[in-house]
Amino acid sequence: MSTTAHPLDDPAADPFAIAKEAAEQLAAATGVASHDVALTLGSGWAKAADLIGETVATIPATDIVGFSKPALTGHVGTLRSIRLPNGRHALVIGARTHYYEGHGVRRVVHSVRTAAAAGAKVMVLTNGAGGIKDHWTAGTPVLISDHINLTADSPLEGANFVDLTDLYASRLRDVARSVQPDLDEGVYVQFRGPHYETPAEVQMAKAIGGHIVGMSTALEAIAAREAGMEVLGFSLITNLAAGISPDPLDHAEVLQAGKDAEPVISDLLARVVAAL
Ligand code: 8IG
Repeated sequence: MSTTAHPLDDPAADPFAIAKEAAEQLAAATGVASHDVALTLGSGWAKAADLIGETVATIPATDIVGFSKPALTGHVGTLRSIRLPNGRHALVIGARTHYYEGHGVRRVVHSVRTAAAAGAKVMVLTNGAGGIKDHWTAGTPVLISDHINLTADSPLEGANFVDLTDLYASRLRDVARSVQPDLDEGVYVQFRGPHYETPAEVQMAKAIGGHIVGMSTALEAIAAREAGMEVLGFSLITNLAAGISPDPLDHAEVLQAGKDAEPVISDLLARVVAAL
């Protein structure tokens, strides 16, 4: 079996230098010198970028240095450059590396660092997640107001004390609510996964102030803040978290809820990005 060395796996490598190189490759491959906003599409959100503007270029993420092969089919491994109606450029990242893949946090946040190096000042992070508020139904998009990072890891290396106050910028949440006033919000709890939580763990997440459970986003948000970007986070609640609903989780129903939500969240994302 042959293994391919990954540049971010070399402890001596500088992840920011690799992100800069990735941004240069991206500019060359897309013909777009700089991007203004970046969006990471989580599960359920893959179609959501279709409405935001005109696709200028679509490239396989693995053409760009530092990006990893997608672990899951259905996780689209592409990077897309989209020209927005307001003339700005959005980088759409359909290639998320999850912490549970076990490749380390540098690989998890490489796309965010590349987006920052490509010029993006706003990072929109989306995911599919479990809901703890029992009035949420499958297919509800919610704003992330804050997070609790239960991975016991950080993308920051060394004594780098980055302030995370207002990490999910209230300014951007206000923009989102200006286009959809009834958007609810909640605190996102990132677990390591890939197993889902036990009902007891969901009760713990609730007791410590969480409303949404998932396996991504928090580490990426920290890296985005470190890079000086403003962060906007959305969760698509595709299921109630374990034990919150009396009914066991039905995977087909979860997938169907995500599908049904597609037109709604596409429209939401398009209107929010236009208003940023
Ligand atoms: I979709 O209930 C989705 N992703 N941790 N828990 C966690 N991640 C999720 C869940 C969930 N649903």
